[in-house]
Amino acid sequence: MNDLGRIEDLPLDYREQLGALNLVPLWPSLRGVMPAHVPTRKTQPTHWSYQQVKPLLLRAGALTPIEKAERRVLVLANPGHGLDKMQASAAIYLGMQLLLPGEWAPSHRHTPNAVRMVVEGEGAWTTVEGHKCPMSRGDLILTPTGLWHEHGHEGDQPVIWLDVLDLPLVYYMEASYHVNGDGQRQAVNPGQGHRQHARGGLRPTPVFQAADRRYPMLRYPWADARASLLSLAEDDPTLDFVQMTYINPQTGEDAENILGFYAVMLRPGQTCRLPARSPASVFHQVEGRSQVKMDGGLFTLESADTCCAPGFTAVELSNLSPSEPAFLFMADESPLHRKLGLFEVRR
Ligand code: 1HN
Repeated sequence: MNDLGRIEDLPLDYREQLGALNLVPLWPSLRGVMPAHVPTRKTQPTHWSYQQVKPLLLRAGALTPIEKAERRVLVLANPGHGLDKMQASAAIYLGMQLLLPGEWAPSHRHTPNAVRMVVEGEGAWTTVEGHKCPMSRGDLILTPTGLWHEHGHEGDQPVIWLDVLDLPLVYYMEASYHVNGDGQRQAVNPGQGHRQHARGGLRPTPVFQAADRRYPMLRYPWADARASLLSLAEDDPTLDFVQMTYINPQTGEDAENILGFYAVMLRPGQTCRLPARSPASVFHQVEGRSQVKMDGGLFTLESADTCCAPGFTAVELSNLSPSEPAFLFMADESPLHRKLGLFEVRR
C-alpha cells in the first residue's frame, strides 16, 4: 500500500498556519479514513456472561433506588470503542435493565429507537403509547422513536431485560434527546397488536377507524416467534438457516427503521456459517447453549448470554446440544446499511 506521507513530514510553520485557519491536509490521513478493501472497525468480538452480569445488576438494585436512576441499567460496552462510549458497535447500544417488584420507571420518549428482549422474571410490563405490553422471557417489546413508554412491575421477583437501542448512531448524528412525561401513569387502551396480526398473510382491515397506526405491533411474544421457527424448520428440513425477521406487519418492513431484529433456531447439533456482511451484529441466547466463532472471538453462549460481532466478519453458530434445538435473538445494523446503500455480503 502506498504511503501518502505523514503530517510530521510537513514544515512546522506550515502546519501551524493551517491549524490557525482550521485547515487540515487530507493526504496524511486519507488511508486512515478509507483503508483498502476492508473498513477499520473499533467493534471487537465481545462476550457478556449473564451469570456475571446478574449479581452486579442486583447489587445496583440495592445501591440505587429507581427514583434516582430512572432506568437502572448496566451497559454492555464494547472495549474497542472505549467503555465510556457505551457502544456495542458503531450503531448498537446494549444494556441489561433491572426492575424490582413494585418499582415504576416513569414515562418518557426519545429520538433513539429501542427494543426490550425480556431475560428473566414475570409480572413486569411496558406501556407504549397507551398499549400495555406484558413482559415474559423472550418477548420482544418495541419502543420506536418518539413513542411514550414507561415500565412497571407487579410481580414478586426481580425482572431483567436486554435493551437494544440505536443510540450511538442517533447521538453521532446530534439528534439524540428525550422528553419527560408528566409523572403520571399513561392511560391504557385496549388492543394487542400481536392478536390483531395473529397469522401471517392476513392483515386487519379497518373501515370505520382512522388511518393505520405507524407501529401496529409493539409486543412480539416469544411463544409466537418460537412456534414460527419450529414450523419453518419442520416445513423444510433442508433449510440451512432457520431465521425469522421481526417485521412491521402493516408494511412487511423491518420492525424498526435503523436496527434489525431476528429470531433464530439452530437444529440439534447444527453448525451454521454466516457470511461476512457489512453490518455488525449481536447474539443473545434465549434457550439452550451455543458456540459463536469468528475471527478474534470464540464464545460459549449460555442461557441469557450476549455477544457481538463486528461487521465484515464471518460468524459460525453451533448448537452445543445434540438433542434439543437452540434459540437465539439477534440484532444487527442491516436496515441502516440497506437504507444507506452500504449493505454488502462477502462470499
Ligand atoms: C431508555 O429510555 C431506556 O426507557 C433504557 O427503559 C435504556 C438507554 C439510553 C437512553 C435511553 C428505557 C436507555 C434509554
